Amino acid sequence: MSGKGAPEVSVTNGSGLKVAVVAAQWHEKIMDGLLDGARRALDELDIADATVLRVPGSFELPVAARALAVRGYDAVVALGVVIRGGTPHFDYVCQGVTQGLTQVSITTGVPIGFGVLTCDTEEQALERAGLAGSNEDKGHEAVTAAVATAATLRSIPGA
Ligand code: DLZ
Repeated sequence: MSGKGAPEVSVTNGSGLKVAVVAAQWHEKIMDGLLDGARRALDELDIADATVLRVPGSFELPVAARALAVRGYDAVVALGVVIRGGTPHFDYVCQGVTQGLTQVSITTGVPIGFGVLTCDTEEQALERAGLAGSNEDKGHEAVTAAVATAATLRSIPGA
């Protein structure tokens, strides 16, 4: 998937939203970049009420995201890095985390920012990690999208 065509998302009414970030631990340097980008976005959006939770791997992200979503968070952001190896394991982990997070979002009504990198190589992940020299900043992007969506949901009349 190309990053071309990404919108400039502006969040004007995110104040007072409670946001949780759940982050896996595989591929430490890339995860650190994603987490730094996420924290930067939370600061820029003036999200004072933010929690960061760690789980071992990306496969554990959906269950943790659900636990946060049912505890009153307005938005949850999932961060992980999955890099293809030599077996079909990659496909199962990617499918599990993607379908799991989608299901959590739809069943709870809480927006989940999808900051899970699913890459063929470590170089591709580094390009997207928000580190010095990266072209993209997916942690920042995932927080911005989740908070923008939560603000939009809050603005629905009668919500
Ligand atoms: C087992 C595994 C492998 C091979 N690769 C990754 C990866 O690239 N990124 C990631 O976040 N997690 C990986 N895991 C761990 C699984 O997500 C999960 O934590 C374990 O299968 C235990 O449930």
